[in-house]
Amino acid sequence: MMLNPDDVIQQALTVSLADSDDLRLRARLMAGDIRIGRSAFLDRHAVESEYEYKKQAMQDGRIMYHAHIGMNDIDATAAALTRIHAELDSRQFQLDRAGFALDRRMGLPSGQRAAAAAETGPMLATRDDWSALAQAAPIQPHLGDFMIGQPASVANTVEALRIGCTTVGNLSQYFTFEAPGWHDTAATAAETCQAMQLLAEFRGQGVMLHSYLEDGFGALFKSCASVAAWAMLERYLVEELIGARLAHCIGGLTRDPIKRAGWVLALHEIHQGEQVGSMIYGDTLSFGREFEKNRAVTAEYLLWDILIQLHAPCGHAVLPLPVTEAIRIPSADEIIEAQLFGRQVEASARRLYPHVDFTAAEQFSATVCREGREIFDNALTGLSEAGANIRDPLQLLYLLKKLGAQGFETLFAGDVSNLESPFTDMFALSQDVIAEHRPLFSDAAFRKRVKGMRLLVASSDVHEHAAGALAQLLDEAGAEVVYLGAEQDPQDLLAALRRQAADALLLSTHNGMALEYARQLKQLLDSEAIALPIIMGGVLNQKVDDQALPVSVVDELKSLGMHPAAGLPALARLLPLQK
Ligand code: B12
Repeated sequence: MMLNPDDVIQQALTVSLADSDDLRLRARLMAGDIRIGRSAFLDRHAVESEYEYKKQAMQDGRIMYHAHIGMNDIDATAAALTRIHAELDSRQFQLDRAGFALDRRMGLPSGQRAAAAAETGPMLATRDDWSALAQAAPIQPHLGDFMIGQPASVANTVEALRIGCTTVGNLSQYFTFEAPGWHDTAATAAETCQAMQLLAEFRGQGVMLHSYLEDGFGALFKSCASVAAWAMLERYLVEELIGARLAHCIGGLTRDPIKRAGWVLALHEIHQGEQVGSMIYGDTLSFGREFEKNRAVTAEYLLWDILIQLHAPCGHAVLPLPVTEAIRIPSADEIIEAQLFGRQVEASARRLYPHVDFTAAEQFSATVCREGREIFDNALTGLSEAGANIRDPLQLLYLLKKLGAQGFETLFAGDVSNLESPFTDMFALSQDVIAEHRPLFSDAAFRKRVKGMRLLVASSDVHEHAAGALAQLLDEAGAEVVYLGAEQDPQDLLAALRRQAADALLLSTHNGMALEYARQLKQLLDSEAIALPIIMGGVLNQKVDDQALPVSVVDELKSLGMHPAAGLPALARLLPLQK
């Protein structure tokens, strides 16, 4: 149940935070000791920063390419970079930038990383590990996962600048991503604020702050107008209050090509024509297990991503997604195949461009910006009237995170079904999942079986749409649902089960930590003799040593006494389970 947003704001205003001006002063002093390094890419292209390179590419009408890479360890990741570069170079192509999907533990202060469950992506333990990201190949490093927005924002940002990474993120992750076992939001807000202030000190050297809107509240808002308002709020906070250059990213949760092209035009307007974007994320939502279909998905979204960059160059690199997007982290060969496929789509786009009509995309952009502006104005006025200092970036960071996406949309957007702007594709997808499974969950026999059962529903990481759908369907079926939400650590689940007994725990997990997480949870529950059926679903794989990619752990989970469920129908068959 959502807390009253006004009360949330008043409560948050009572929390004492660090002084933003003091944080800035210390960031300025820190900047004096930092020299931005030279990545192999910056040397190869003889540029001072990725910003300078992007401006040149925009002028030349060149399409830039991005790949997201996150093998299990740094050696496998560096080897993948070298291999991808060699393969593309042998065909006179190049990969302009690579985003590193680091292990989520990298967001924690270095001394606290070992205690948490291993997840997908590499850990960077030494300076050589960091340098390998920039020296393994002349591909510009993009660091936008578990960097800015996390408890170790400043230390990780310093390492990124030191290796020559000049686009560092990810502000949106601050609002939704939690570091495992860490609950000190005020400290994370101060770290995030200071890391952005540090980037502001290097604005003149082309350093940019990256923010992928759909990693944050953009994945939880119902309306595209709210996403536009949020982009305006991030620009206000970063560009006007802090003075850093903000590069927005969107697209991973946007299936509709018109919306994808429309968002590029909208970001152009939101940034008053100054936008130099980081990248446009591929449509990760439409991927399934059929690779042929996935290739067709890439062909469609990439065609429009390239067409709009030809039409309104905005500096965003495009991302041809590998066919395994819905299953696991991709291999180097899958990334190479996708990149080569992308170049063929570019050739088609350049042929088609003279014949393409962008009116629908322009209309989408005009609508979301118009309605977004109203919501943005409501937000600043509303927060100011509630007693917030809207010129204080740290207070805004803290308040907005506490308010949450639902609270923000309820307070400042009102009933979004009255808006002209469409629903986001992520919200539409979650509604489709609920509608698709409602017949099964409203079946009389099923309702009889779950009536009165107390069921705890939670997600171990940021992925909350499946858990949310599950909670709603079970609530409608007459079960007593206790919805704990996203980013629940094993300790959080133990605390919840100490507070109230339950007939079963329904756990959604996606980040390649299923087995280690389940082991930690079982150990904690056994230590307090708490026994209940645990049903797990989502992406049930695990990062293991000596393997470049996470492996399925369904059998291991069964041997641990867990009940892996492939999907919602499987759950409907499983319940009720004996304790
Ligand atoms: C949406 C999404 C996101 C969104 C999440 C938005 C949100 N707030 O929920 C964003 C962009 C924020 C995100 C972030 C990340 N993501 Co993500 N994400 C996805 C994506 C595209 C769709 C997942 C989704 O929501 N589907 C819609 C819901 C309704 O369905 P579902 O989750 O698939 O669940 C279905 C079943 O699995 C089942 N089910 C799920 N849970 C449960 C639980 C029970 C009890 C039962 C019975 C059934 C069940 O029922 C559901 C309905 O059929 C998938 C790829 C894909 N196409 O599947 C990647 C994916 C899951 N993400 C992935 C990763 C790695 C991440 C990041 C770590 C990346 C990064 N480095 O930043 C971060 C997570 C950071 C963190 N703090 O946890 C990987 C996982 C890789 C792996 N394990 O091998 C995937 C597979 C993409 C990839 N190939 O890299 N992600």
